Amino acid sequence: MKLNEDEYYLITDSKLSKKGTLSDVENALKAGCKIIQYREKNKSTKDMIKEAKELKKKCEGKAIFLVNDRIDVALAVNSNGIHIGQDDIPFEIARKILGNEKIIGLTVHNLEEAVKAEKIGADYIGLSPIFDTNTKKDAGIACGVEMIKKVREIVNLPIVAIGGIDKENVNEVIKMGADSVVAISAVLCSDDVYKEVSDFIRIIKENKLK
Ligand code: TZP
Ligand code: MG
Repeated sequence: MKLNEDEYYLITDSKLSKKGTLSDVENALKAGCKIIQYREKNKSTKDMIKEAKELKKKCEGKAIFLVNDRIDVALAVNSNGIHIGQDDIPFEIARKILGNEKIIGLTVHNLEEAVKAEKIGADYIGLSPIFDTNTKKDAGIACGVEMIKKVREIVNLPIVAIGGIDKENVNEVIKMGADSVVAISAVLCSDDVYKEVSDFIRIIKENKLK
């Protein structure tokens, strides 16, 4: 299973969520979201496995289900893959453990890291942060939308853009060449996750056509 392009990509965040992660995922799926990443920083491993198992079941036949950082949780629930950052489990080790059938997404911040991600066999890159964000304190300095264009010109992997994206700026993110978009606070801080995800999916489609 490989990452489909042209998508809104949902990342969960139990701290920002208003109605809980399960509700957020259900609403995103209902809106047509095809990729879900379980990103949980505040629960015990046992609770994470329980929750991830439930979410994976919800995603079956509807969306790709990835786990952030935690390869143990990914293995425990047989997720479709993981998403890792530059300081997480080294990519080569993750690939060895998960094998070639699983998706491994890698966060990159610049051109050099993006080129390397392709060389080592990442399935997609999470380019971040595009804009300033309060959601991840150590996200680093905003790389700007121009970076999407630069990466697009020389890297063939799907680009998932993340960091400070909202309904106002998502059009330029897509126009610069991003395949998928994550907008955590813009979606999860809303009272209506279904509507926000639906809106993002519609705006992404509209801007891809141009
Ligand atoms: N990784 C890079 S930036 C970020 C993560 C998880 C947070 C993005 O959150 P928001 O609310 O969409 O800026
Ligand atoms: Mg990480």
